[in-house]
Amino acid sequence: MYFGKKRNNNQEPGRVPPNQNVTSTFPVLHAGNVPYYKDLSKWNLQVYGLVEAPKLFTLEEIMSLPQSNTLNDIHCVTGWSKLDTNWQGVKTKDIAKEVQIKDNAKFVILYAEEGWTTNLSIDDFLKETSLLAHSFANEKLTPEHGFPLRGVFPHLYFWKSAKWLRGIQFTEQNHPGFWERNGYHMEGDPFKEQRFSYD
Ligand SMILES: Nc1nc2c(c(=O)[nH]1)N[C@H]1C(S)=C(S)[C@@H](COP(=O)(O)O)O[C@H]1N2
Ligand SMILES: [Mo]
Repeated sequence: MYFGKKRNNNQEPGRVPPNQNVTSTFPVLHAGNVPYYKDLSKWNLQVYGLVEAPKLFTLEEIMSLPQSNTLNDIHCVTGWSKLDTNWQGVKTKDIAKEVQIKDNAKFVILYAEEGWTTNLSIDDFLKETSLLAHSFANEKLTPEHGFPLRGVFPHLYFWKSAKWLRGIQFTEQNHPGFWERNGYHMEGDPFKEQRFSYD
């Protein structure tokens, strides 16, 4: 398995956020059920809201956009971190080019299957490391890890990285998502330990 330039050194000062433990496994974590798609012909990704050109992408269209390969550490709010995770997909910047985000868009709502949502700022969404991933370590995502498409926002706690992504809405106001309505932080920076909104 190809992992790119492995920096296998979790002793690197400041690499692992406070109160996180590095794991070499790949835990599966979510609320609700794993969708097992039999037929992707009806799958689409709706990108809409404060954009000039709202668009419904098929998976084929996603695959035909410029492809990127990222290597980043991920941090789950429950306390595990995984180093050097290698994802393939389309940068959020390249999705943004397709729909042309309006100036008054300040926040993003990500919609997953079963109505699960999460929210982040436009800057977090458009960060250079932010990806819509269809593959992990050059293998297409397993159903449990988000097949056929998930967000990967490695600079935020991993709950922001919506699996089974179906919609991206650009908004002016910040609308709390599923965990955010249940007390989790609106931003979720692991290095600032932004776990809960009352912190
Ligand atoms: N659709 C959806 N995406 C989700 C979640 C969820 O409940 N539903 N949980 C989040 C949380 S809390 C984590 S830690 C990661 C886990 O991703 P993994 O199962 O691939 O490790 O998915 C995130 N994405
Ligand atoms: Mo999580």
